[in-house]
Amino acid sequence: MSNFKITYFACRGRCTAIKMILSDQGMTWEDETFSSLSEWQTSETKKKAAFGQLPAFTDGDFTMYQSNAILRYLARKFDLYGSNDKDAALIDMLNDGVEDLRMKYLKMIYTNYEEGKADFVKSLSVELDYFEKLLGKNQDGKFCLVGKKISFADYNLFDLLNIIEVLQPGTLRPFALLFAFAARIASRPQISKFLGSDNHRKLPINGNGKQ
Ligand code: 6SG
Repeated sequence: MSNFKITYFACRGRCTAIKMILSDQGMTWEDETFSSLSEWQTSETKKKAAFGQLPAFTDGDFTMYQSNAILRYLARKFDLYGSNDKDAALIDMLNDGVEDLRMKYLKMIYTNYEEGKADFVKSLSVELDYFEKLLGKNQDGKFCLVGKKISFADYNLFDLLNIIEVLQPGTLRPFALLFAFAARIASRPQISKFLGSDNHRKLPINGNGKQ
């Protein structure tokens, strides 16, 4: 029995990669969900939160915040952070690249969906090509982003690719290596099980219903 808990809103948001890592490790977790913004805004949880935000991640008596820091915590715990300092640095670099693109996506989704979606989708031919080339540098792009072991950046990129494919189906097609990478991760037994689970399927991608 694990003592993990994820506290978040009723959407997938920034928690999918966290949940995929836990699932792939055969771990379970408890979800604590704030379903309404007013419930959250007046809660003790918000008062206690390091930056007044979610997600929060709890491991026993330890609670932490910031989704990318949570990914790194799990990466250290489950050996998903490369095999040496240079690999770890490259994994950090790739994950920061995922975060930059995720922030552009979120800004569009939450503040400029109707007017901004087309330009964002257009920008993806350049944005995704960076990842295609970086992936191609490691073992001809046939395995994972860095080294010979899957890392937290792989799960985080996989999540971003999935939400991009929902935003604009077919976007990944021209990127042969990314397309095959996404299929490879999706076919890992525990990932495939998680993606088919109610925990994932029943939640909207974003908190405002846009996708
Ligand atoms: C919202 O933003 O994304 N937490 C949210 N909101 C409630 O009271 N750096 C941390 C992390 O990685 C970010 C946490 C995150 O963990 S998640 C929270 O707690 C509160 O603040 C859903 C999400 N929303 C994106 C968003 C819309 C408006 C503010 C944040 C993107 C950034 C700025 C504009 C669009 Fe935006």
